[in-house]
Amino acid sequence: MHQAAHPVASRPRILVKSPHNPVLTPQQFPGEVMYAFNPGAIRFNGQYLLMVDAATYAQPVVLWIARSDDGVHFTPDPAPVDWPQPDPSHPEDCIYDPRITFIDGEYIILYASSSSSQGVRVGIVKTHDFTTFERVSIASEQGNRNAVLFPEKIDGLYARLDRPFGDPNDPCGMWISYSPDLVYWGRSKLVMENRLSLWDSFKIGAGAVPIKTDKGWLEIYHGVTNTGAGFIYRLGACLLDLKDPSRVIARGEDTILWPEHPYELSGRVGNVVFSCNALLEADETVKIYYGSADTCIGLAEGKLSDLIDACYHRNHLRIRI
Ligand code: BMA
Repeated sequence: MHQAAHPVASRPRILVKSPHNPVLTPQQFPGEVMYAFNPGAIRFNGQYLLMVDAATYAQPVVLWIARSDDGVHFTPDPAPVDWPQPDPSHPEDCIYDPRITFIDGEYIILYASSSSSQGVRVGIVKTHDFTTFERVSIASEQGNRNAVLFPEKIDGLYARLDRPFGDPNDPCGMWISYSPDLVYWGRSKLVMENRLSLWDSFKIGAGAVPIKTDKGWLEIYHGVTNTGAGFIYRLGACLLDLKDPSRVIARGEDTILWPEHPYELSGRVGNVVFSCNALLEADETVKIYYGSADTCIGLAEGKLSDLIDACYHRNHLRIRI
């Protein structure tokens, strides 16, 4: 009776993990790659293109592209991305978590640009061909990452979600900012915060490039629980207003993807699933390539309509404060 009324454990999954997981591992790369994770993803030239955080023996992280015809079997390029020289005002020594947005005929990549002297800032680089890359700006003050650009201008302005923070281990939420030119950003506003009694109780950050739907912008984001034994990173979904994306229309109360398999539970940083992308296919399937334990890459797929429904889902077990 109880189970029938609340079939939580047996309810179907919103996102189904690929039987081929992990679909991309460090061992597949030609260089000395120790960990390959958190890719940006996009369709390019009829292929699936992942831009991967690749941690090598020599450098903390380089970005490395891998390509696939079928979305499951990936071949890394022979060498990492030829990243443009750092902006002299911000000597970046580590780059990671790229999010790729196609807008106005260009691929714009927002990423975490980390400098040992200046902290983490939002970096922006663009490309037309994924061979040559051009620097656009360092687009935030110190203490900001998880930035992702909307695929359309809002009221004539570029719009991005991001996460400003003081100490990276402080609770922090997702914000929105606008720009006329990808250089100057403003009108910053808080969009969503952590929720104390749920899976995203400690901190949250934008994940995927938002997908435009008739119900609003679908945003897949990550949420963190702080346990005595460390963080757990999971994914969730929300809908933002199409005209004013600072307004949250619906936010699911349950996580839609969580670490459960050995390749997600242990590695460079265990208990982590983390996404920088969500690709909408012609048949309305959404593919999410996610970092597993900051070590390798998994694929999870779901239906767009189920992801939208998940944004309206309420958890009957939640303690309501
Ligand atoms: C976040 C980012 C991600 C990483 C995650 C889990 O703060 O640094 O790149 O995947 O932590 O370690």
